[in-house]
Amino acid sequence: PPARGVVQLQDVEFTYPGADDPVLSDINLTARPGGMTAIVGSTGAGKTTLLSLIPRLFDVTGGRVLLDGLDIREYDPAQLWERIGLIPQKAFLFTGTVASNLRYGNPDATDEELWRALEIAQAKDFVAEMPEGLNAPVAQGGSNVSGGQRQRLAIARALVKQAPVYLFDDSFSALDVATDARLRRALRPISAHATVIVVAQRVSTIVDADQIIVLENGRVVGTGTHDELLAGCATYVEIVQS
Ligand code: M5T
Ligand code: MG
Repeated sequence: PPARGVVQLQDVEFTYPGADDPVLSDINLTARPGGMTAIVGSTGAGKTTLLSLIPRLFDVTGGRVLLDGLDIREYDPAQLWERIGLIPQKAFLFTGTVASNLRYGNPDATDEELWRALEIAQAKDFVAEMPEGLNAPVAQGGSNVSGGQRQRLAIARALVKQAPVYLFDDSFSALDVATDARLRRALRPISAHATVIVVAQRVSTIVDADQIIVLENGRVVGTGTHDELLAGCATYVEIVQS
């Protein structure tokens, strides 16, 4: 069957290797294509950990994660990775060129596809301004680009994969508010057919998410729309007001 991108976490528990206590417990959620799921919660709540379980950077220690109805442990790891575009909280670039960084994950992408991804990621202008364009060198650790540019290139790299599932871990925090807003608008056509899960610091940017999951100390303390959570989730109200 074709990849659709339905992600389900069922009774998920996770304890880091060597640790005593779980950092996630009783996590249940479903994220569907054609919508955006946002995850909010204070620092250390477990947001990054939760995302890392979906491409199997770590395996759950209880419960299960399903992709399109199949336990992710049943997938070939490469097949799973092909279906998930992860934009980590700390974007990283490889030493090479802009193009080699973007083609990681989809070596066959055409230049046109790269430019399209750069356009959505709000990275087209600064790449076009580099004399070498797509062939501009990326220095070790991406040290010749700014933090915000690095983040946008990492977003473009994920988009080049054309995955059915995208996981954005706080990927907009290094961007100014205007670029953040433009990027989110540009991503709308993608979330119209893909499953998009975003971890957000700025609650203002996820008020129109289809569902918002509120995490506190590794547990889900609220699930709903912005209005539903404002009316019924004290933790969410606190986050909004902070
Ligand atoms: C959740 C602990 C961390 C915290 C909890 C990544 C990582 C985290 N932890 C480890 O013990 N080992 C690790 O490798 O797990 O942490 P998180 O998932 O990083 O939380 P967050 O993403 O919600 O926080 P933040 O600051 O990114 O908003 O107890 O010590
Ligand atoms: Mg985090």
